Amino acid sequence: MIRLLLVSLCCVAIVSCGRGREEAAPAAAAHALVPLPETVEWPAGDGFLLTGATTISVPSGNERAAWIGRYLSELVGLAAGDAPPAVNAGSAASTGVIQLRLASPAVPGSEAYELTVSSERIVVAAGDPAGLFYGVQTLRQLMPGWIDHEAVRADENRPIRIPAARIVDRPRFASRGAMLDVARHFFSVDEVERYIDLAALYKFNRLHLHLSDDQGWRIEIKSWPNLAMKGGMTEVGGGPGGYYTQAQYAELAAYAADRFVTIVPEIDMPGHTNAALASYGELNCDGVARPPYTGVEVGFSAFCVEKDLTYKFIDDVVREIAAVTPGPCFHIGGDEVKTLTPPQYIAFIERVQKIVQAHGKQMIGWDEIAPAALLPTTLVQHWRPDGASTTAVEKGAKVIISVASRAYLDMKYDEATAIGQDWAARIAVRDAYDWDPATVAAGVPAAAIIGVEAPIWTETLATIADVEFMAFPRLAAIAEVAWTPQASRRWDDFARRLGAQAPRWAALGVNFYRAPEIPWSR
Ligand code: TNX
Repeated sequence: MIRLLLVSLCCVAIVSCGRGREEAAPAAAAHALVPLPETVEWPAGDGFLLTGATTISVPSGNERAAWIGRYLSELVGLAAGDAPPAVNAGSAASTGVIQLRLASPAVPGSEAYELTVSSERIVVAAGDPAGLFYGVQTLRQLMPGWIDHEAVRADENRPIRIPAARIVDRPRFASRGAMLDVARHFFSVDEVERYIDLAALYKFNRLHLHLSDDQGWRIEIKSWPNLAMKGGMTEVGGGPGGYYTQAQYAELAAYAADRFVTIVPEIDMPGHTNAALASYGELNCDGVARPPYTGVEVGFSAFCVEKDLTYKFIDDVVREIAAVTPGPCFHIGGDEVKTLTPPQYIAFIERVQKIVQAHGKQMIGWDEIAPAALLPTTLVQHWRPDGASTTAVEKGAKVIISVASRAYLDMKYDEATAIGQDWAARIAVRDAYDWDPATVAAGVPAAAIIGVEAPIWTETLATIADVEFMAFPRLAAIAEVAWTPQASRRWDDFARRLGAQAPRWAALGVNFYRAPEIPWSR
């Protein structure tokens, strides 16, 4: 054992001595992979030299794989040569190549991949394009962070050395989500696309968009135009708000899908509906339109659940959004309703569930929906520390874990954080990392959990820079909670790998919080 240790210490020493200054790749032992892959080995060897002559090969006849090849070429950009690496379909050069291969990796799963780096070539192998995409994200993290700068042209750093590696990887949970509240404050298509890019770097595969709330309605509905034209025209604090046309929303969904991220649209109901109730007087029981709301209270609004028009309205909204949503899910919210009786609330949820089903989508609701009679496909999103999901789990429902005291990225880091809320907890980076979804909620065992989601609510976050400050570094912590086997996760090791994200975030211009307990790389 001791001998083995000595031998490997020597190898590390030899490898690092052998490197010239210009080849200062991260020592393999100090790699910065987040989320940590299932297995990582660092074989002896110098690794791969990425030069201006390196090419990328993709399997012929697969458009998704070809797109991933072009994506990788753009990522490398001018970092290694005077032009981005050429992408070739079909048979590849035998050396100096990055091969993307559709071939079964050593572990099963549609998101699994194998990444092998040797001095001759780099091979990413996966049974499905999604696995190739994740293998490419891992490869990206084996390259220096500065390559992610959009204006990179760093001759003095050429060639780029990528350490010899053999990685076999797959996610712990099938659903790994981020949620963005675009209702309390509105964020543009470009800003949301940037958030998607940052989430994809950490292997998230869902973006839940909270598209409506008391303070704003954010998507065009052609049969009810005032929703966007009136309900979309403000936000918390009285700013101008905004909304996505259906064409913009479809573009966003396509952008996300290219990056293996599925958009989950949420129209929150029956509560959190003031923006709709302000847009159309007839949706209120008294027929009178509510004034727009720009404060931050919750729980005061609700649809008129006894009116048939309410269900005609919901049917139109779900139909139009479902038609432009490629993903299988539709989130109906269902949280924090304080003005209806429990029987009224349950009857409403069951009726809306039928509408969602009729438009071909699988329903998701916050854990308040658990007492209703749920379809076997309906998902419950567990957010309250004492949430009601168990009732649904006992009936066979599957759960998304978003416990507010761990996964809510709008919670302050500590008492000094200038923005954010603290009703659930103050969430230091370690609190966001050091927990197990399988034990966090009593009565929700691992077998009932399909995934983890990190919501970010924006009552106090007015700009995308504010959103980034709260999300980074904690979104990366949640990524590892959702991806990496629990038994391989160690806070100290994570903190070191997290600190090594700083140069990449700096290159990408991410406004991240330099939490003092993290050893940030320069
Ligand atoms: C609770 S989480 C809410 C949101 C707020 C959030 C603020 C949930 C289902 N409801 O309406 O924005 O707290 O942290």
